[in-house]
Amino acid sequence: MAIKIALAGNPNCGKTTMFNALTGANQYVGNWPGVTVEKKEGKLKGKRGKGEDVIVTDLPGIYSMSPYTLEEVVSRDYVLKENPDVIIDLVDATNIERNLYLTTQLVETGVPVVIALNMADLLEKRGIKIDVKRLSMLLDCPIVETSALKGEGLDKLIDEAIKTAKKSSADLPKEVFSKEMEAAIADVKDVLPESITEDKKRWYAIKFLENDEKVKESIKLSASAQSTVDSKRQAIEKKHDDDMESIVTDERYTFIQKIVNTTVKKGKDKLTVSD
Ligand code: BGO
Repeated sequence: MAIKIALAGNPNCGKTTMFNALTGANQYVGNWPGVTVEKKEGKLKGKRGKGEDVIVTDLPGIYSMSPYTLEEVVSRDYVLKENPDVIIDLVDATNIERNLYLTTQLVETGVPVVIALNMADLLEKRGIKIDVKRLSMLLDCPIVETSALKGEGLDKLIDEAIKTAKKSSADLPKEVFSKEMEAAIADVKDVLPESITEDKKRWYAIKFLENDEKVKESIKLSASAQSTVDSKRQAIEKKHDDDMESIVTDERYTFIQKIVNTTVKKGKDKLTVSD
């Protein structure tokens, strides 16, 4: 069976350039079912993939996996329901903080993620240094530096994506939130129905805590499970005097800031922690 790779990333991270470099003329362009968002799929071209049958699906460029735009809904439905074998998450290396916000959400979906640290060719010129090994360790994801524009790093990226796709089980997503939030996620995971597979429970627990309407429509919780979710949400919202979505967003950025501080050096910045 063909290996299914989904390409995800923020707008302007170089996804179209990467998709074209990987698939060349072997592309089919259509629309995602029921919406006027363009869908592009293609077969991996040339010797990359070493004879494996690989289908690359280009997801719409998005900043978040929230349910507010068609592009976000298309992307999350694909990732959660079509079971790609691996996600290649394109991160614009020159804009890493903003791009990692989506990364923190992709790794929760239960689909293994490989990060393509794209635009790597611009780093030296911009005076940015990234400790890729450490970043990979902190995110628990393989990272390959790429330049989609120059075609650099793509062989290594595909090797890593195929290797990750063939792993028998995905690594459990990392805990990125505060202790109280992680405790609430654990409690909500415990009351989710068995129809949600273990690898996707973290994603659904967070979405139920956020009161995500689309998720609530697609999965009906029992009254007691819903009451657990509501009480956990209300306790945290009351403590922070804020709504859950904003609290979750803030905690994601706190996590990102922490890891970026120790792995990315811009200009004369010093890393706060060194190996
Ligand atoms: C223009 N390195 C560099 N340096 N640039 C890259 C890389 C890379 O690795 N990858 C992509 N780009 P899209 P989305 C442009 O179009 O693939 C560039 O939205 C220009 N155009 O060439 O479209 C790529 O699909 C005039 O740049 O991104 C493109 O994710 C002047 O990043 C841009 C300068 O890539 C976005 C750039 C008329």
